[in-house]
Amino acid sequence: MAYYEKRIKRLQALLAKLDLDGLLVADGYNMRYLTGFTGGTGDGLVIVTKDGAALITDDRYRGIYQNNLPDGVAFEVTRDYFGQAVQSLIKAGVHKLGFEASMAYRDFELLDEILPADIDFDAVPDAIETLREVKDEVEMDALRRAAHASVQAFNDLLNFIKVGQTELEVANELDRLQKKYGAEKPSFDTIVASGYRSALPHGAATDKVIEKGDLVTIDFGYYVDGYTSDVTRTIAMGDIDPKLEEIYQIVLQANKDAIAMVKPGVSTDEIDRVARDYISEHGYGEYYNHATGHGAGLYIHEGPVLRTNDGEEVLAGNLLTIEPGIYLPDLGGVRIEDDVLVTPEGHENLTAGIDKNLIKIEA
Ligand SMILES: [Mn+2]
Repeated sequence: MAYYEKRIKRLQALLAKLDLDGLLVADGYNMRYLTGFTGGTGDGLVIVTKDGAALITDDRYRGIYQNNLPDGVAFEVTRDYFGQAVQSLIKAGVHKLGFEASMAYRDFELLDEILPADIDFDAVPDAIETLREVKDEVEMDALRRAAHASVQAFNDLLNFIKVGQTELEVANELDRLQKKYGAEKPSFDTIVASGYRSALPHGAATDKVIEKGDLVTIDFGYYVDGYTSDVTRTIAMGDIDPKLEEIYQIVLQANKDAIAMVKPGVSTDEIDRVARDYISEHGYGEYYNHATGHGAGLYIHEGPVLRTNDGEEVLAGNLLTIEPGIYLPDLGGVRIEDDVLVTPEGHENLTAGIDKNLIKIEA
């Protein structure tokens, strides 16, 4: 539990820097990060003040959390989450309150109505989200296990996938295998995009039949202890168009070059540039139309984002996806994505256990 207390302390230090006496937390992922509460957005609130914190939720959660919260986190049971929060904030002497910019507008209106006039309140974008970009040991351990479940599942899937199956059949089997290896649930609908559909960067699986000569892009992420993996591999169903072979090798090199850059102190846009320049130099820049990667953790897309002209210093403890791609309309596409943990010395590729050389499934 000590890690929750450390996270709350880091947040309190940040609030002091922002000249705030308290923060009202409504986002389910952020509530979980601070207290371990897994109820989700809409099932409670967390308040953090200068020297305290509380979880406010209803009777459904009493049995789970009453005696099972981090030290210093009070447990307050009511259906009137916001009314209780305001009472507790008054009691704690809060005069400058922050709330998350992601809070629902109807909740904002309610807060505006019931907060006393002597409490100033304003949206604080990304306070907890910024803390979440740097993972602690417990989070790193969960991320490693999530990646491991995905790696094992995908390696098994290679013995299953055949020409003639539908994309959905393959997605369902991959989902089943990840659960077999200890994963809990997907963080997004598993993408299996075959043939011309592989040119769609986010082509969720359909009933399209996988055919000989198809490239198949498989992008999947599963939770273990609340932390997600996010992996993509592209495989070939037998021999493929030489153009597709060519773009595979280019994306593979871009992926490797970008991963080689990952270490503390480098800028996120430098990592993006290495992958993007390599793809552009080989004539496919206009077919690479998304960021090179993003953070992941409690949520599938977190900061920092590896995007051109949007530089942020990479820190030890960041989990970065590295996922360059090339997508040729009507022909096919390739994306190769790894989960890379930034360590004090450099990085650790959590998904290195899946071969990245072009795998051909013979029909
Ligand atoms: Mn991703």
